Amino acid sequence: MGYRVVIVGATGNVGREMLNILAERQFPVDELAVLASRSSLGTEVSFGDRTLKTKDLDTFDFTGWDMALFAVGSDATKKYAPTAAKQGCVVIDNSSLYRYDPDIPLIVPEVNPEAIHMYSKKNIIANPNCSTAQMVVALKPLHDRATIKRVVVSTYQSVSGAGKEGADELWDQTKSIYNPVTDVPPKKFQKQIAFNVIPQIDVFMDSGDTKEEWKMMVETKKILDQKIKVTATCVRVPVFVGHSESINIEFEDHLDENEARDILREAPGIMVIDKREDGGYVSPIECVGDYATFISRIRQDSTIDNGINLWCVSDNLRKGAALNAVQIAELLGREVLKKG
Ligand code: 2RA
Repeated sequence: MGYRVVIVGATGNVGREMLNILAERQFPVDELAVLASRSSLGTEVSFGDRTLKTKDLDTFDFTGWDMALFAVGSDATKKYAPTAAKQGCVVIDNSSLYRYDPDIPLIVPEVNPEAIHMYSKKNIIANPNCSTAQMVVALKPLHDRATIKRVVVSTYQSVSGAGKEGADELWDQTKSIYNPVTDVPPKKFQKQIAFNVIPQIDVFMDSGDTKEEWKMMVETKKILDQKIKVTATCVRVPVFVGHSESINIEFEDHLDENEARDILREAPGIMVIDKREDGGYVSPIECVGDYATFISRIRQDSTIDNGINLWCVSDNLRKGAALNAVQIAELLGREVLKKG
C-alpha cells in the first residue's frame, strides 16, 4: 500500500523536479494529483512514463489525501496550505512562509530528522531555502565532531534560484549582447546578470543584510543549533543551475583537515571530490541533476586556532528544493504514516 500524493504547482521548475524525483526514487505512490493555478489548467506534466493533466488548485478537496508537496510562492501557500492541512493532508511546503514559525518543523533529513514528529502541531512541515539546505548538510557532521562556533559563508547562486524568469533573463540578455537588436534591461534582477555578478539576493533589511543572508543565519540556527553564529554574503552569478558556497568554519575544538575530509566522506548526502590538482574540485555545472552535496577544497584556515575552509556545490532545484521535499515525504512515510 502506498500514499495518495498531491503536487501543488506541478508546472513550475520545482514542481516538475518533484515529479521526476518521486518517480526516480520509486516513492510508493498509490494516487497522484497534480494541481496548478487556473492559468496553467490542463497543462500536461510527466511522472515516469505517464502523462498527467493538471487540475484546478482553487476547487481541489484535500480530504483523504496523505500529503501535499507545495511548490508555489508564499501568497498561494498562504491561501491554500491551511485548508489542505485542516482537511487532514500533511503539507510539505517549499515557500518561506512557515519556515520561522516555532510550531512548524524546518527539516533537512540528513540533519534534523527527529523534528518530523513536530509536524502534528499544524500538519505542516517547512522545506528550507536552497542556500541553507546544502550548507547544513556539510556542517552537521563537522559540528557533531568539533562543535561549530561561527560560520562565514559567501554564496555564488545560480539564476534558477529566482525561478524561470531568472533563467530567461540570463539567456535573453546573453543573446542580446552577441546580437544587439533587442535590448534586455534588468527586470528580475537588480542589474545586468549576463557577464556580471550581483551582490544582492532578495530585499535589503534594516541591518544591511539582504533577506537571503538573514535566511541563512536564522535557518541554520533552527535546523542545526541555535548557538552557531552565521554571517553571509549572498551573490547572484550567471550560472543557470547549481549554487556554490565558500564556507569558513570556526570550531570549539581542533579539527584536522584530513579528519574533516574523512568525516565528510562518510556523511549522508555528501560526495567529497577534493584532489589538490588542476580541476580536482566540483564546479556548479557538474552537479546538475545530482542528489549529492559536493564538497571540495577542504583545508585548514591557519589564521584562527580551529578553522576549516571548504567549497560546497549542489543542484539548487534538487537538494535545495525538490529533493529535500521528497526526502521529507519519505521520512514522514517511514516515521509517521507508515504505509509504504
Ligand atoms: C534564490 N534562494 O536563489 C533563492 C531561491 N529560493 O534566489
